[in-house]
Amino acid sequence: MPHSYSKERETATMSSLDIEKIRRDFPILRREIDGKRLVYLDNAATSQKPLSMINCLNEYYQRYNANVHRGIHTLSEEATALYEGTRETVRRFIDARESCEIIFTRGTTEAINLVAYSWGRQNVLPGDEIVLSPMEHHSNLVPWQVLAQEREAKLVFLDLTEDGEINMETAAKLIGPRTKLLTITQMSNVLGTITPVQELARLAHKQGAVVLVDGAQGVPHLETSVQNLEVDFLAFSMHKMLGPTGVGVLWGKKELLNAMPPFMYGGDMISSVARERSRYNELPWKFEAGTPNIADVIASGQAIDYLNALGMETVREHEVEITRYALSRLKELKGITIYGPKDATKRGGVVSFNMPDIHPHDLGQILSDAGIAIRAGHHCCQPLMKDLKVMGTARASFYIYNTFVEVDMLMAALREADKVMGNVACR
Ligand code: C6P
Repeated sequence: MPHSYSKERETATMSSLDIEKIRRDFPILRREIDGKRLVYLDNAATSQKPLSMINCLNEYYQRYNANVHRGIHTLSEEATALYEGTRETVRRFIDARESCEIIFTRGTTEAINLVAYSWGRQNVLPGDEIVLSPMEHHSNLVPWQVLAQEREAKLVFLDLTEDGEINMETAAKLIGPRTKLLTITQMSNVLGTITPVQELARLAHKQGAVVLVDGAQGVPHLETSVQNLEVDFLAFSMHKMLGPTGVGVLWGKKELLNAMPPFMYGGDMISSVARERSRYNELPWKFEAGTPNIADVIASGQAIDYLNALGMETVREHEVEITRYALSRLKELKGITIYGPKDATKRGGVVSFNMPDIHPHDLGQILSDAGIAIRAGHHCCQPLMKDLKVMGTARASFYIYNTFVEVDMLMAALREADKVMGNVACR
C-alpha cells in the first residue's frame, strides 16, 4: 500500500495539531496488524488512550487504592480527594455551574436511563410527547420507547433534510404544547451531523419542556458549555474521549436533580437508614449508589487534562480539516454514497459511506486485513438505517492522532477492495 512516513510528516504539519508529537503519546498506535501498521479509524466507537491516562490508572492502584467517602485513613482521604477533584475537572470542562450537578455513571447509556427512570417516571404523563431525532443512537431511543409505552406518551420524530440535518422549519411545529421532553444527539454517530442544540432547546423551553442532550459523540470533539447550549441534561462517555471504559457523566440542572428520586438504592446514596425508612444523601451522591468506579473516574480527569492541553478549539479545527480531506478523497470513488452533511464545518469527524455492491461487513473485513480499523453495520441506529434504505454502512471516524496519510491509506485500501469485489469503480 503506497504511503511514506516522510509524506506523513509533511501532511501532519498541515494540521492545527502537532500530530507527530500526539502519536508518540499513544502506545497502541505503534502496533502492527499482520505486519501492517495499525490505522485506527474507529474513534466514534471508542478512542485510543494516552500513556498519561494509562499511567494514572497504574499509579492509582500502586499508591492510592482505597474506598471513597468512607474511611478516615490517609489512603481513603487521598482517593476521595482525587475522585471529587475529577468531578470539578468535569464541571470546568463542560462549563457547569456546580460540581454537585456532575453524576458519575457507567456511560452515556446509563446516564440516559437514569433520566428516563427517575425524571421520566416522575414527570411524563399520558398524552405527553417526547420529541427526538430519527438519528438517535438506540441508547437515546429505547429508554424513551419503554417510558412512552408505560406512560401512554407519544414519541414524535423531527424531520431530517436530504443532507441529514435537522429540518428547523418543521421542528418549530413538531415541538408543541404537549412536548414534555426534547432528547437529541449533539452529533450523530452515523451522519456526523452536528445538531443546532441551542436553537432546539429554545423552542422546547418555550413550550415548557425539558431538554436532554446525548453528548456521546459531541463532548469528545466540540467545545461544550452546558450554559451556552441552554439545556437541562447532558450525557456522555469518557471512553470516547481518551478516558477508560466504564465511566460516563450525567450533568443535570441542580433544581431538576434535587427534585428527582434516586435511580439506584444502597450504600453511599443515603444519609441515614432506619429499619423501615431511609433518608437520601444530597447531590451528587444521591445518584451514585455503591462503590463507584474510583480508579477509572480519576484517570478520566487525566484524559480531560490531555484534551485541555491541546485545546478543544484546536481539536475541532483538526477534525474539520481531516474530515474535509476525507470527504474530498472519498468522492473520487465512482458510485460511492456518502451520508450526512456535505460541508465539513457542519459535521464531526465521522464519515459513513457505502460502496456499490460491497456489503459494509465485507468492506470492514478487507480493510481490517490491510490493518485499517473502521466500523461496519447499523451503528446502533437501526431506524436511521431503515430511513436510509440500507442494512448498514461503513464508517471511518477520526480523532486527534489521525493523519491525512491515513486517509490516503484508507483510500488505497478501498480501491483495492473495489478490485477484489470485481468492480471497476475508481475513476
Ligand atoms: N456509539 C458507536 O460506535 P455508551 O456505549 O453508553 O458509551 O454510548 C452509547 C452511545 C450513545 N449515543 C451515541 C450518539 C453514541 O454514539 C453511543 C455509542 C458507539 O457509534 C458504540 S455503539
